[in-house]
Amino acid sequence: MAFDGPDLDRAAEILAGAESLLVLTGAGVSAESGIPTFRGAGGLWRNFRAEELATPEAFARDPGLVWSWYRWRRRICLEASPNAGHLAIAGLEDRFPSFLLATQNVDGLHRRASSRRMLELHGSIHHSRCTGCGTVADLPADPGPEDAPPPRCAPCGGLLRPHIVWFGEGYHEGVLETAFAFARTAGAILVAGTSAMVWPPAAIALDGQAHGAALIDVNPEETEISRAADVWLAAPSGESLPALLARLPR
Ligand code: BV8
Ligand code: ZN
Repeated sequence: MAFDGPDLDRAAEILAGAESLLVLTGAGVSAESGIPTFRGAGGLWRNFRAEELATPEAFARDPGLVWSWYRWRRRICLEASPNAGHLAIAGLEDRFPSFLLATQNVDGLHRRASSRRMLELHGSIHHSRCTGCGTVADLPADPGPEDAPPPRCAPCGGLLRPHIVWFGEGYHEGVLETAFAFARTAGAILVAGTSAMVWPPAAIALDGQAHGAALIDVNPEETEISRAADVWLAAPSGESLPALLARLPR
């Protein structure tokens, strides 16, 4: 289905009639900011795939390699800017008294686009957590040389890790519960830029739809969510989300 014309109008109608909106995003909304997605062509680093490095096993085996990958990614995130899709989502937040953005992304671009009522389901590439005392802290503004040794906790000397949810790990306390609870009361759910390959996040939108929410998916490619959606906008989020926002009554 094309993204302009009747589909866009139907999506705007759904949003205009909804009291509360949940937005769920994935790496695709940051693609137009130049950040490689997980499964797109750019998802490789030194011939490793994300799934091989974003795991506790990889970190236990070689924390230095995992830190090099995250420093490389973090530099890309810091040099990137939010795109029109991020800005449109921040614009949608202002239109809904009841709103939540649940992002799977760790790049920090939604926050830099002024999204406020949001959950980072998988944590943030800009935060570290001590494997010793559990302290969560901001990482320094400059990621530093890619191959520097893994950082250590000043107070306890423990090895720091990215404060990110890796494959095979559980979610940070209360994060999933909050997202599912909001989805079950939402009037509309707007999904953008996710392949819906990773569970449980992919289930949030489908569960919300099962509880009565109208579901819109924004993705140039077909996914399990676009197949279930009431409206599928098959176009880049940087184009379709601003067009959608522009169609909402002021
Ligand atoms: C858990 C942080 C249990 C890391 C991430 C077998 C079957 C099903 C599930 C499993 C299984 N085996 C294991 C599992 C569970 C596993 C999982 O789902 N694995 C997958 C790979 C099969 N899940 C987990 O392990 C999760 N934990 O289940 O816990 C548990 C409970 C208690 C105690 C112990 C354990 C944790 C998963 C979290 C992993 N961390 N990110 C980091 O960033 O470094 S996941 C990572 O991939 C992302 O955060 C995101 O969540 C996920 C999917 O990526 P997407 O964001 O969707 O990006 P992708 O590249 O895939 O797709 C991009 C899309 O954008 C494409 O569709 C493309 O068409 C579109 N696009 C491109 N350009 C644009 C666009 N769209 C719009 N506009 C554009 N311009
Ligand atoms: Zn510590």
